[in-house]
Amino acid sequence: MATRNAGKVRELRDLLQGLGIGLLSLADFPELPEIPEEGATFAENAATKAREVARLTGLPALADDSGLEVAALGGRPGVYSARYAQDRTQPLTPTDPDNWGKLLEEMSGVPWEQRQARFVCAIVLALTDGRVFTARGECGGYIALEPKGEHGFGYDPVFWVPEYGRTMAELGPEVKNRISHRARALAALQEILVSLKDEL
Ligand code: ITT
Repeated sequence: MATRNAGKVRELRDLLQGLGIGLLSLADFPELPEIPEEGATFAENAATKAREVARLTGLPALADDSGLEVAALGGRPGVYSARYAQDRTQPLTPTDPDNWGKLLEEMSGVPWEQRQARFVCAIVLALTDGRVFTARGECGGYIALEPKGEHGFGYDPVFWVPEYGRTMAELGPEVKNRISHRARALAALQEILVSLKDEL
């Protein structure tokens, strides 16, 4: 799993459980360099991460590039979701509360019917022989008026899921892993993963 995000690692492990594929994450390869994410789309960034990690480790790599698109903000923060609250004068990466705090601030005063948003996830599997497989998943909802819930990670406390009338962070892993953008992207890749299992 070509990611350093502990929340993604946890969810990907749960979602891939039962496939019988051994999983390592970048925590197992502390010496690998940071891979710059300079693409304009989630799919481009996921492909860069997956290809580069497959090349550097000599192992098949599964990368997830994901984020939140908010309609009232013209689709922002999008591919910049992880760096949304970045202060350019500071080298520090923003925390999850920094990012959703900034989002709530930007959305203050925006009425409920204009608070639509969606999580998007692109997953790319890169094999060491150069083959690449891509899948995408989305999950629609609204930006909540205030943060709620302790589960999940990232923007989950401020992402309200209409089907459940709760934030993603209130729902817990079992429900999230059924409905999330990540679950949907992996479901689309499932057949390929199963057919390639002996090569992985
Ligand atoms: P890697 O590149 O190492 O995978 P990252 O955290 O930098 O880790 P991204 O560039 O894909 O990952 O940024 C994803 C952003 O979108 C980040 O701010 C996450 O918190 C947020 N995000 C992604 N999936 C999410 C989810 O399921 N729930 C809440 N926020 C999510």
